[in-house]
Amino acid sequence: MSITITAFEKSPDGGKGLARDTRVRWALEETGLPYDVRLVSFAAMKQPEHLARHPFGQIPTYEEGDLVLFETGAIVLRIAERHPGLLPADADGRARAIAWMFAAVNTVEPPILEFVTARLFEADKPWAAARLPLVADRVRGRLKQLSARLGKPDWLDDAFSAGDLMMVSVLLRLRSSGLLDEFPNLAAYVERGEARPAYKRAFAAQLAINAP
Ligand SMILES: N[C@@H](CCC(=O)N[C@@H](CS)C(=O)NCC(=O)O)C(=O)O
Repeated sequence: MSITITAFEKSPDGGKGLARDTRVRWALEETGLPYDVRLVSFAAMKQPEHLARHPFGQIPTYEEGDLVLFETGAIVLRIAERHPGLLPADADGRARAIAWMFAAVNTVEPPILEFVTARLFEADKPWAAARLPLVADRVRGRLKQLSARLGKPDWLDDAFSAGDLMMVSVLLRLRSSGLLDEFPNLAAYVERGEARPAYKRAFAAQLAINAP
């Protein structure tokens, strides 16, 4: 069954891998699945044709036969459940990996997005200087907890899983802020993710489209 995903025609990050198609590409690369990419402009994302795939007019989407999915957590889970390489074989290990996927998008990503919004998109607002330290501390709080839980091991729960793929993808957004470097084991964890050949292929594929 052929797979098609959507991605920005021109990503605002200029190919730094922060657009969320990168995590889907990474999952596809980890599992060795070929895929096609349909590039969409910001205007096209808000048109009925794309809204039929993604009710919120965003990327990425995922098409596989009659199945059309949105939300990167759901897409990566679909890939991971059907192809070896991203979820442990035992049921309890799978459940734990899925818990980490939810933690990435539901517990760790929201304060990071608040911080990024305050830092990059609201920097000119009169209240920006007062708000930024507050949201930065909220991120630090989460990173401190995650750092304590990760400890020294390479991955969150034994072997690399879709939980790590999602968590690393979420943490990557912090790199330019320097916040990640306050937690050396998390910075090293992200680097391990980026060093995976599948990540490198995914990154290169999105860069080929977005390089300035
Ligand atoms: N929770 C969604 C978020 C999707 C999302 O925010 N996509 C961004 C690109 S990374 C987007 O399409 N932004 C343009 C817009 O919202 O208009 C997911 O994980 O798939």
